[in-house]
Amino acid sequence: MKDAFRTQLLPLTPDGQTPPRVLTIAGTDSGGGAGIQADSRTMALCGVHACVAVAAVTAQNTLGVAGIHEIPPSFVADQIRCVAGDIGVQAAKTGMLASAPIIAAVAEACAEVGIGKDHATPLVVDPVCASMHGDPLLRADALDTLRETLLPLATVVTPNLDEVRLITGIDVVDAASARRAAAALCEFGAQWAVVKGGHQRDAPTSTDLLYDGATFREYPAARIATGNDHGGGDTLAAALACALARGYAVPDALAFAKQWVTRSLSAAYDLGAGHGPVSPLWRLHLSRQDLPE
Ligand code: PXL
Repeated sequence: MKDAFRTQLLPLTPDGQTPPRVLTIAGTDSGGGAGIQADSRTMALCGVHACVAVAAVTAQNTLGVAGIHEIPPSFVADQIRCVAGDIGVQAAKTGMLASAPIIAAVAEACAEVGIGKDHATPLVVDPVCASMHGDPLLRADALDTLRETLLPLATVVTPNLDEVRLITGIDVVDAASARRAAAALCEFGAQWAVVKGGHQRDAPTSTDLLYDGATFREYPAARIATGNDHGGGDTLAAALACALARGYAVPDALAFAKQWVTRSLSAAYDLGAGHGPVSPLWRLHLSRQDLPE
């Protein structure tokens, strides 16, 4: 059991030494389940220092999103420049970016500070479009800007099946359409595309498909039966960014992230009256069990 869990962990930095830094550029969730809260939680428990650039503030709970306050695009960019100008990061990820002007400002600032596909620092783009309740988290007129400015900067893009449909127009119903969608995402400029299978709820396993324009790789995992899967996509993308910050190649980073989110789905808990969050807090219990005997 312990060995199986050990493969789900990244190396830790010795006490007192500076760990890798990862920047999340995303929206907040007042309920603490998804967005920047999910990202920071996974990043801390993966042993990296989380820096944050807030793109939008949401008023939400486990039942849905009641309101969104967008941060001015230039101030989102200021946060990115500020972090890069002093702290420096080894990977970054984007989540909820809310609007076309915010996406454009994020793409410009990232390229300027060396974050993105053709730059020194890898960028995971999680193209968040809606909450699990269907509340829009990205304005409908922002898809062109996403395709034109952010996908070409993506080291890895990690859409779920609804996001795949919005971005590529392809309805993923089987392995062939998943491959076509992954190819379309790479044609938009992403270096690697992950088509996540988690939303194909009738499938017995949750299989993610990874493509780099040349080779398809599959990442199957047991489907965890839980209604508490709020923040699952954010958790996968955050864990992926942490592994990239540790220097993992993308296929190994995704293998790690897939295990991390599967384990976090198994540890999800009830919260409020709606959907509870996936929980990387299992990592704390593991540390205790994992002490030398
Ligand atoms: O899980 C996607 C997501 C990302 N970011 C924020 C969210 C959600 C889902 O609700 O609220 C802020």
